[in-house]
Amino acid sequence: MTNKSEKIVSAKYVRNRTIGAFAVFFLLIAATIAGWRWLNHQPEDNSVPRPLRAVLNGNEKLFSNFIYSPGNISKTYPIYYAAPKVRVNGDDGLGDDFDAAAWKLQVVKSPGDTLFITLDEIKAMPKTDIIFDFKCIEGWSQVTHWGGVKFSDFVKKYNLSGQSDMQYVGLNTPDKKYYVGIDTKSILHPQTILCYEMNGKPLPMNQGYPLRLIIPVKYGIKHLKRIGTIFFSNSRPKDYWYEKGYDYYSGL
Ligand SMILES: Nc1nc2c(c(=O)[nH]1)N[C@H]1C(S)=C(S)[C@@H](COP(=O)(O)O)O[C@H]1N2
Ligand SMILES: [Mo]
Repeated sequence: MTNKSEKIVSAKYVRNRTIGAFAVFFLLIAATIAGWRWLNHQPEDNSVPRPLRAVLNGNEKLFSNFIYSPGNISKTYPIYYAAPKVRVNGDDGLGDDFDAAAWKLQVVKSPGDTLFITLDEIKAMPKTDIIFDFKCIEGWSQVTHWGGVKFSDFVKKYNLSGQSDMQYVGLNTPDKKYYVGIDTKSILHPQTILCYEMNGKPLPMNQGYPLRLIIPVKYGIKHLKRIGTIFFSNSRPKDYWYEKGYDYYSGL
């Protein structure tokens, strides 16, 4: 019995095919090395080679315009899942010189028109609790319990609907040493809160007393601790980790 598709080939044919296969193999390696070199010689955009930054920005457009929905709710957990000892990560903008007694939240409505809001005024609004899996880009996550005021309720209460038509919200610590920019859609998500409690108690100093952002649709880098100022803008506000090369959107 002979296989009909079986072909008799010469030793020369086998040799030529072998040489051809190796040539392609080495060409691909050379192309990879050349491509890598090219990429690393491109000008940088916020600490990332421009072509890679373009991919991140393209992903942001895709996610914010087609995949994001206020109906996409992050998974929440029963209270007994919440860690009693919450990890502390990052203390930029949390200097000791902070005067807690004098703190007021500043909301810039327009240049020269700033609201000053006390913690008691914020606490007087309806409270929302959330227990979710807090995720840091460093690779850890922890189920934690937070309480505060929905950002969307805050916008209604302080008549910020004109401002929240703008594309971005910027937040800074009082000393301006840590700062984030967030797309307005994500900050108006029903699980985003201006947070003043952790595990049912006032926020500890190193976790952002008196007020921090909790935004479950984003990685930890965007959950700014100790909010000093909030403002609105149609261009991207500056962002601490973006400048160091991370994704601006940082969505989950
Ligand atoms: N002011 C300020 N906020 C910050 C940071 C920081 O360094 N300074 N680090 C961020 C990062 S990277 C993470 S993961 C979370 C950590 O919050 P936690 O300390 O409550 O766990 O805070 C975010 N908010
Ligand atoms: Mo983080």
